[in-house]
Amino acid sequence: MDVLIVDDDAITRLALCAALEEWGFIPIVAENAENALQRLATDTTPHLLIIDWSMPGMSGPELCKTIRKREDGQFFYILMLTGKEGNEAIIEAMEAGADDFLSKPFDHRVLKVRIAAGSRIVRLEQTLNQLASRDALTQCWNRRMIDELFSHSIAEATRKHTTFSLMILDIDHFKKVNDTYGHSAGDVALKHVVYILNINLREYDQVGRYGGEEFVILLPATDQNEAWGVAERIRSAIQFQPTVVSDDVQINLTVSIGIAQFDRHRDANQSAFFERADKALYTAKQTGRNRIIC
Ligand code: GH3
Ligand code: MG
Ligand code: MG
Ligand code: MG
Repeated sequence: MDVLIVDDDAITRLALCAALEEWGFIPIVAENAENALQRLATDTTPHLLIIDWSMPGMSGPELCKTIRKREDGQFFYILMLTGKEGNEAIIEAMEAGADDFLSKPFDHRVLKVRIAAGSRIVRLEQTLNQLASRDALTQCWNRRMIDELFSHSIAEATRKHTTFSLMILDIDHFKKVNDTYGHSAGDVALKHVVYILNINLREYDQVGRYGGEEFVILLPATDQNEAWGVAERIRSAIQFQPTVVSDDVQINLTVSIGIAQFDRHRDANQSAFFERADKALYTAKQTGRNRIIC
Protein backbone atom coordinates (compact mmCIF):
# COMPACT_ATOMS: atom_id res chain seq x y z
CA MET A 1 0.00 0.00 0.00
CA ASP A 2 1.29 3.47 -0.93
CA VAL A 3 1.71 6.06 1.82
CA LEU A 4 2.14 9.74 0.99
CA ILE A 5 4.43 11.58 3.42
CA VAL A 6 4.05 15.36 3.42
CA ASP A 7 6.80 16.99 5.49
CA ASP A 8 9.21 19.88 4.89
CA ASP A 9 11.90 18.29 7.06
CA ALA A 10 14.25 16.01 5.11
CA ILE A 11 15.37 14.05 8.18
CA THR A 12 11.76 13.24 9.14
CA ARG A 13 10.99 12.19 5.55
CA LEU A 14 13.99 9.85 5.50
CA ALA A 15 13.12 8.33 8.87
CA LEU A 16 9.48 7.80 7.85
CA CYS A 17 10.48 6.29 4.49
CA ALA A 18 12.82 3.81 6.16
CA ALA A 19 10.22 2.82 8.77
CA LEU A 20 7.38 2.46 6.24
CA GLU A 21 9.51 0.33 3.91
CA GLU A 22 10.43 -1.90 6.84
CA TRP A 23 6.70 -2.36 7.58
CA GLY A 24 5.95 -3.28 3.96
CA PHE A 25 4.52 0.03 2.67
CA ILE A 26 5.59 2.02 -0.37
CA PRO A 27 6.47 5.57 0.71
CA ILE A 28 5.90 8.54 -1.60
CA VAL A 29 7.21 11.92 -0.49
CA ALA A 30 6.16 15.54 -0.91
CA GLU A 31 8.16 18.45 0.56
CA ASN A 32 5.15 20.69 0.99
CA ALA A 33 1.36 20.77 0.76
CA GLU A 34 1.32 22.20 -2.77
CA ASN A 35 3.44 19.30 -4.09
CA ALA A 36 1.20 16.86 -2.24
CA LEU A 37 -1.92 18.31 -3.91
CA GLN A 38 -0.27 18.14 -7.32
CA ARG A 39 0.63 14.53 -6.70
CA LEU A 40 -2.90 13.65 -5.56
CA ALA A 41 -4.37 15.37 -8.62
CA THR A 42 -2.72 12.89 -10.98
CA ASP A 43 -1.85 9.84 -8.87
CA THR A 44 -4.84 7.99 -7.45
CA THR A 45 -2.89 5.33 -5.56
CA PRO A 46 -2.08 6.93 -2.17
CA HIS A 47 -5.00 6.77 0.25
CA LEU A 48 -3.00 6.79 3.46
CA LEU A 49 -1.39 10.15 4.19
CA ILE A 50 1.06 11.26 6.90
CA ILE A 51 0.96 15.04 7.09
CA ASP A 52 3.17 17.46 9.02
CA TRP A 53 1.58 20.57 10.59
CA SER A 54 4.09 23.39 10.14
CA MET A 55 5.36 23.75 6.61
CA PRO A 56 6.26 26.73 4.45
CA GLY A 57 3.22 27.72 2.38
CA MET A 58 0.06 25.77 3.14
CA SER A 59 -0.06 24.24 6.64
CA GLY A 60 -1.02 20.65 7.48
CA PRO A 61 -4.53 21.54 8.73
CA GLU A 62 -5.15 23.68 5.62
CA LEU A 63 -4.03 20.76 3.47
CA CYS A 64 -6.48 18.49 5.34
CA LYS A 65 -9.33 20.94 4.68
CA THR A 66 -8.42 21.17 0.98
CA ILE A 67 -8.34 17.39 0.63
CA ARG A 68 -11.70 17.05 2.41
CA LYS A 69 -13.26 19.51 -0.06
CA ARG A 70 -12.54 17.21 -3.02
CA GLU A 71 -15.74 16.12 -4.68
CA ASP A 72 -14.48 13.08 -6.57
CA GLY A 73 -15.37 10.63 -3.79
CA GLN A 74 -11.76 9.52 -3.26
CA PHE A 75 -11.12 8.24 0.23
CA PHE A 76 -8.16 9.44 2.29
CA TYR A 77 -7.04 8.43 5.77
CA ILE A 78 -4.95 11.21 7.25
CA LEU A 79 -2.53 10.90 10.16
CA MET A 80 -1.22 14.25 11.34
CA LEU A 81 2.32 13.88 12.63
CA THR A 82 3.40 17.09 14.29
CA GLY A 83 5.70 18.85 16.73
CA LYS A 84 2.56 20.26 18.32
CA GLU A 85 0.89 18.52 21.22
CA GLY A 86 -2.05 18.87 23.57
CA ASN A 87 -5.81 18.86 23.29
CA GLU A 88 -6.14 22.16 21.41
CA ALA A 89 -3.84 20.92 18.62
CA ILE A 90 -5.62 17.53 18.44
CA ILE A 91 -9.01 19.26 18.17
CA GLU A 92 -7.80 21.71 15.52
CA ALA A 93 -6.18 18.96 13.40
CA MET A 94 -9.15 16.62 13.58
CA GLU A 95 -11.67 19.41 12.94
CA ALA A 96 -9.63 20.22 9.84
CA GLY A 97 -10.13 16.63 8.66
CA ALA A 98 -7.32 14.53 10.14
CA ASP A 99 -8.33 11.01 11.22
CA ASP A 100 -5.52 10.57 13.74
CA PHE A 101 -2.90 12.63 15.50
CA LEU A 102 0.60 11.79 16.75
CA SER A 103 3.17 14.16 18.29
CA LYS A 104 6.85 14.28 17.37
CA PRO A 105 9.19 12.92 18.52
CA PHE A 106 7.19 9.74 17.99
CA ASP A 107 7.75 6.24 19.26
CA HIS A 108 8.31 3.94 16.25
CA ARG A 109 6.14 1.21 17.76
CA VAL A 110 3.27 3.64 18.28
CA LEU A 111 3.55 4.94 14.71
CA LYS A 112 3.59 1.35 13.45
CA VAL A 113 0.28 0.44 15.13
CA ARG A 114 -1.33 3.76 14.13
CA ILE A 115 -0.36 3.16 10.48
CA ALA A 116 -1.63 -0.41 10.73
CA ALA A 117 -4.99 0.90 12.02
CA GLY A 118 -5.14 3.43 9.16
CA SER A 119 -4.31 0.81 6.53
CA ARG A 120 -7.11 -1.45 7.88
CA ILE A 121 -9.58 1.38 7.30
CA VAL A 122 -8.20 2.09 3.81
CA ARG A 123 -8.51 -1.61 2.92
CA LEU A 124 -12.04 -1.76 4.27
CA GLU A 125 -12.99 1.29 2.23
CA GLN A 126 -11.45 -0.30 -0.89
CA THR A 127 -13.47 -3.48 -0.32
CA LEU A 128 -16.69 -1.51 0.13
CA ASN A 129 -15.93 0.53 -2.95
CA GLN A 130 -15.31 -2.61 -4.98
CA LEU A 131 -18.57 -4.17 -3.78
CA ALA A 132 -20.50 -0.99 -4.56
CA SER A 133 -19.11 -0.46 -8.05
CA ARG A 134 -18.28 -3.86 -9.57
CA ASP A 135 -20.50 -6.61 -10.90
CA ALA A 136 -19.89 -9.64 -8.69
CA LEU A 137 -20.02 -12.19 -11.52
CA THR A 138 -17.93 -10.55 -14.24
CA GLN A 139 -16.00 -7.87 -12.32
CA CYS A 140 -16.85 -5.21 -14.89
CA TRP A 141 -18.63 -2.05 -13.61
CA ASN A 142 -22.13 -2.56 -12.24
CA ARG A 143 -25.14 -0.61 -13.42
CA ARG A 144 -24.82 2.11 -10.77
CA MET A 145 -21.19 2.80 -11.68
CA ILE A 146 -21.60 2.71 -15.47
CA ASP A 147 -24.55 5.12 -15.12
CA GLU A 148 -22.32 7.45 -13.15
CA LEU A 149 -19.50 7.19 -15.71
CA PHE A 150 -22.09 7.76 -18.45
CA SER A 151 -23.29 11.02 -16.92
CA HIS A 152 -19.66 12.16 -16.39
CA SER A 153 -18.97 11.44 -20.08
CA ILE A 154 -21.98 13.52 -21.12
CA ALA A 155 -20.99 16.41 -18.83
CA GLU A 156 -17.41 16.33 -20.09
CA ALA A 157 -18.32 16.09 -23.78
CA THR A 158 -20.79 18.96 -23.35
CA ARG A 159 -18.29 21.14 -21.49
CA LYS A 160 -15.32 20.45 -23.75
CA HIS A 161 -17.29 20.26 -27.02
CA THR A 162 -15.97 16.75 -27.66
CA THR A 163 -17.77 13.53 -28.43
CA PHE A 164 -17.85 9.90 -27.37
CA SER A 165 -19.75 6.80 -28.41
CA LEU A 166 -22.09 4.57 -26.50
CA MET A 167 -22.51 0.87 -27.30
CA ILE A 168 -25.22 -1.36 -25.92
CA LEU A 169 -24.48 -5.03 -26.42
CA ASP A 170 -26.95 -7.83 -25.79
CA ILE A 171 -26.26 -11.55 -26.11
CA ASP A 172 -28.53 -13.23 -28.66
CA HIS A 173 -30.95 -15.92 -27.47
CA PHE A 174 -29.21 -16.16 -24.14
CA LYS A 175 -32.23 -17.73 -22.54
CA LYS A 176 -31.65 -20.71 -24.83
CA VAL A 177 -28.04 -20.97 -23.60
CA ASN A 178 -29.25 -21.28 -20.02
CA ASP A 179 -31.99 -23.71 -21.05
CA THR A 180 -29.58 -25.89 -23.03
CA TYR A 181 -26.42 -25.85 -20.92
CA GLY A 182 -27.64 -24.76 -17.50
CA HIS A 183 -27.39 -21.52 -15.57
CA SER A 184 -23.80 -22.00 -14.40
CA ALA A 185 -22.60 -22.57 -17.98
CA GLY A 186 -24.51 -19.35 -18.79
CA ASP A 187 -22.49 -17.61 -16.07
CA VAL A 188 -19.25 -18.84 -17.65
CA ALA A 189 -20.44 -17.47 -20.99
CA LEU A 190 -21.12 -14.05 -19.43
CA LYS A 191 -17.57 -13.98 -18.02
CA HIS A 192 -16.23 -15.01 -21.42
CA VAL A 193 -18.04 -12.10 -23.10
CA VAL A 194 -16.50 -9.65 -20.62
CA TYR A 195 -13.08 -11.20 -21.25
CA ILE A 196 -13.51 -10.68 -25.02
CA LEU A 197 -14.68 -7.11 -24.42
CA ASN A 198 -11.68 -6.30 -22.23
CA ILE A 199 -9.10 -7.61 -24.69
CA ASN A 200 -10.70 -5.72 -27.57
CA LEU A 201 -11.16 -2.37 -25.84
CA ARG A 202 -8.71 0.36 -24.89
CA GLU A 203 -7.68 1.00 -21.30
CA TYR A 204 -9.88 4.09 -20.99
CA ASP A 205 -13.01 2.49 -22.47
CA GLN A 206 -15.52 1.51 -19.79
CA VAL A 207 -17.63 -1.66 -19.64
CA GLY A 208 -20.64 -2.10 -17.38
CA ARG A 209 -23.15 -4.89 -16.96
CA TYR A 210 -26.47 -3.14 -17.31
CA GLY A 211 -28.81 -6.08 -16.89
CA GLY A 212 -28.64 -9.87 -17.10
CA GLU A 213 -26.91 -10.30 -20.46
CA GLU A 214 -26.78 -6.70 -21.55
CA PHE A 215 -23.63 -4.56 -21.44
CA VAL A 216 -23.06 -0.84 -21.80
CA ILE A 217 -19.72 0.33 -23.20
CA LEU A 218 -18.45 3.92 -23.20
CA LEU A 219 -15.85 4.82 -25.81
CA PRO A 220 -14.29 8.22 -24.99
CA ALA A 221 -13.19 10.46 -27.89
CA THR A 222 -14.58 7.98 -30.41
CA ASP A 223 -16.86 8.79 -33.31
CA GLN A 224 -19.53 6.52 -34.76
CA ASN A 225 -17.27 5.09 -37.48
CA GLU A 226 -14.49 4.21 -35.09
CA ALA A 227 -17.05 2.73 -32.69
CA TRP A 228 -18.37 0.63 -35.53
CA GLY A 229 -14.87 -0.76 -36.13
CA VAL A 230 -14.51 -1.66 -32.45
CA ALA A 231 -17.99 -3.20 -32.35
CA GLU A 232 -17.27 -5.30 -35.44
CA ARG A 233 -14.05 -6.60 -33.86
CA ILE A 234 -16.02 -7.56 -30.74
CA ARG A 235 -18.93 -9.06 -32.65
CA SER A 236 -16.68 -11.29 -34.71
CA ALA A 237 -14.42 -12.26 -31.75
CA ILE A 238 -17.50 -13.41 -29.83
CA GLN A 239 -18.85 -15.31 -32.82
CA PHE A 240 -15.58 -17.10 -33.56
CA GLN A 241 -14.21 -17.72 -30.06
CA PRO A 242 -16.68 -20.03 -28.33
CA THR A 243 -17.01 -20.20 -24.56
CA VAL A 244 -15.23 -23.30 -23.35
CA VAL A 245 -17.22 -24.63 -20.41
CA SER A 246 -15.51 -28.02 -20.21
CA ASP A 247 -13.63 -30.50 -22.46
CA ASP A 248 -16.84 -31.53 -24.19
CA VAL A 249 -18.99 -28.39 -23.84
CA GLN A 250 -18.40 -25.33 -25.98
CA ILE A 251 -20.99 -22.61 -26.38
CA ASN A 252 -21.24 -20.54 -29.55
CA LEU A 253 -22.60 -17.09 -28.87
CA THR A 254 -23.52 -14.13 -30.98
CA VAL A 255 -24.27 -10.60 -29.90
CA SER A 256 -26.26 -7.67 -31.21
CA ILE A 257 -24.90 -4.17 -30.73
CA GLY A 258 -26.52 -0.73 -30.89
CA ILE A 259 -24.27 2.31 -31.25
CA ALA A 260 -24.88 6.03 -30.85
CA GLN A 261 -22.43 8.93 -31.00
CA PHE A 262 -23.07 11.77 -28.59
CA ASP A 263 -24.18 15.00 -30.21
CA ARG A 264 -24.70 17.85 -27.74
CA HIS A 265 -27.07 19.63 -30.15
CA ARG A 266 -29.21 16.60 -30.75
CA ASP A 267 -29.26 14.73 -27.43
CA ALA A 268 -31.21 16.85 -24.98
CA ASN A 269 -30.33 14.66 -22.03
CA GLN A 270 -28.79 11.39 -20.91
CA SER A 271 -31.89 9.29 -21.47
CA ALA A 272 -32.52 10.70 -24.97
CA PHE A 273 -29.00 9.68 -25.95
CA PHE A 274 -29.28 6.24 -24.33
CA GLU A 275 -32.59 5.77 -26.13
CA ARG A 276 -30.88 6.23 -29.51
CA ALA A 277 -28.38 3.41 -28.82
CA ASP A 278 -31.16 1.25 -27.37
CA LYS A 279 -33.32 1.76 -30.47
CA ALA A 280 -30.35 0.78 -32.64
CA LEU A 281 -29.96 -2.40 -30.56
CA TYR A 282 -33.67 -3.12 -30.98
CA THR A 283 -33.30 -2.76 -34.75
CA ALA A 284 -30.29 -5.12 -34.70
CA LYS A 285 -32.46 -7.69 -32.91
CA GLN A 286 -35.40 -7.15 -35.28
CA THR A 287 -33.31 -7.50 -38.42
CA GLY A 288 -31.77 -10.86 -37.58
CA ARG A 289 -29.33 -10.47 -34.61
CA ASN A 290 -25.52 -10.98 -34.72
CA ARG A 291 -25.19 -7.49 -36.14
CA ILE A 292 -24.39 -3.89 -35.40
CA ILE A 293 -26.67 -0.91 -36.00
CA CYS A 294 -25.77 2.77 -35.60
P1 GH3 B 1 -32.58 -11.86 -27.35
O1 GH3 B 1 -31.76 -12.40 -28.46
O2 GH3 B 1 -33.84 -11.24 -27.84
O3 GH3 B 1 -31.81 -10.92 -26.50
O4 GH3 B 1 -33.02 -13.09 -26.46
P2 GH3 B 1 -32.50 -13.50 -25.02
O5 GH3 B 1 -32.92 -14.89 -24.76
O6 GH3 B 1 -31.03 -13.22 -24.92
O7 GH3 B 1 -33.21 -12.44 -24.11
P3 GH3 B 1 -34.13 -12.57 -22.86
O8 GH3 B 1 -34.19 -11.19 -22.29
O9 GH3 B 1 -35.41 -13.23 -23.21
O10 GH3 B 1 -33.37 -13.52 -21.88
C1 GH3 B 1 -32.25 -13.12 -21.17
C2 GH3 B 1 -31.80 -14.30 -20.36
O11 GH3 B 1 -30.62 -13.98 -19.61
C3 GH3 B 1 -32.82 -14.74 -19.36
C4 GH3 B 1 -32.07 -14.91 -18.07
O12 GH3 B 1 -32.30 -16.18 -17.51
C5 GH3 B 1 -30.63 -14.81 -18.48
N1 GH3 B 1 -29.78 -14.22 -17.44
C6 GH3 B 1 -29.89 -13.01 -16.87
N2 GH3 B 1 -28.94 -12.84 -15.93
C7 GH3 B 1 -28.21 -13.99 -15.88
C8 GH3 B 1 -27.09 -14.43 -15.10
O13 GH3 B 1 -26.56 -13.71 -14.24
N3 GH3 B 1 -26.61 -15.67 -15.35
C9 GH3 B 1 -27.15 -16.47 -16.29
N4 GH3 B 1 -26.63 -17.67 -16.49
N5 GH3 B 1 -28.22 -16.09 -17.03
C10 GH3 B 1 -28.74 -14.86 -16.85
MG1 MG C 1 7.44 20.98 9.44
MG1 MG D 1 -30.38 -11.24 -25.10
MG1 MG E 1 -31.44 -8.55 -22.81
